[in-house]
Amino acid sequence: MIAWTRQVPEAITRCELTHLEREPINLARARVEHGLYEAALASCGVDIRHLPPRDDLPDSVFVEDTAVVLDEVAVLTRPGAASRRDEVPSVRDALAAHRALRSIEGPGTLDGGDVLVLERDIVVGLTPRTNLTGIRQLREHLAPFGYTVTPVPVRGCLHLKSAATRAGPRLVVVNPSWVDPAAFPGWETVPVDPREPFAANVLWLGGSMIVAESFARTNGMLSRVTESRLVPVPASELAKAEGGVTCCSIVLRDS
Ligand code: CIR
Repeated sequence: MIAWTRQVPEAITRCELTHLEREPINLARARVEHGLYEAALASCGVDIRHLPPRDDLPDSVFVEDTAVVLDEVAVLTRPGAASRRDEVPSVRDALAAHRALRSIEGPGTLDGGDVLVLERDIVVGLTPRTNLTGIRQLREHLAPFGYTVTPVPVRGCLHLKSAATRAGPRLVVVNPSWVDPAAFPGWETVPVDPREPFAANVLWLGGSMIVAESFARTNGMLSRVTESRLVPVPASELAKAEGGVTCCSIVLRDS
């Protein structure tokens, strides 16, 4: 597998914020944590590739939002926050060598953080970042490859994947206050510990799963129900920017 990442930009202190109050972000610490995240991915056998740094784009480390990459095709997004749209062209250049490309066009908006791929069924959060026009375009791009695309309401958090992510071959970890677990029919769901509302964002890679180390209770629960090896990483600086462990990479199967 390959993961594209981009270094934490100097402008991170001006990042978009929706649900959190602004807190000082320590750039040096955020970069150290990001390096540990890349090392964790590498320890899972993932080949890390770097996108060109964009120190001027405050949220450019959160590369997940700029593209939805499947085995057959990649869909470049049109992020819901206008401040993030200049992040996309460099991602297009990077992915062009790996996949056929499609794009979400205005007035559609779509953030990759709203797109949860569950085999051939794709569940997409309807949020202030992702509108129905964007979701319809995604469906049109992916239907030829046999994917279904289903919108789901999300409340109380930024993206669908703040509220639910894949955590095993047939398992989804969910914060039921933010998304209805019934949105994932045919999948087993495990709830986060209610004291750890942000713990539903995990990066499942098959044999391993990257998790934020601060969610000890949920991680303990996950380790009892999954066969994957949990790889905890420190992620508290970028959490202040409303980022989690899925946001900082675009993972694709090398083909
Ligand atoms: C934003 O509001 O766009 C960034 N501050 C955080 C994006 C996090 N991305 C993600 O969850 N996929």
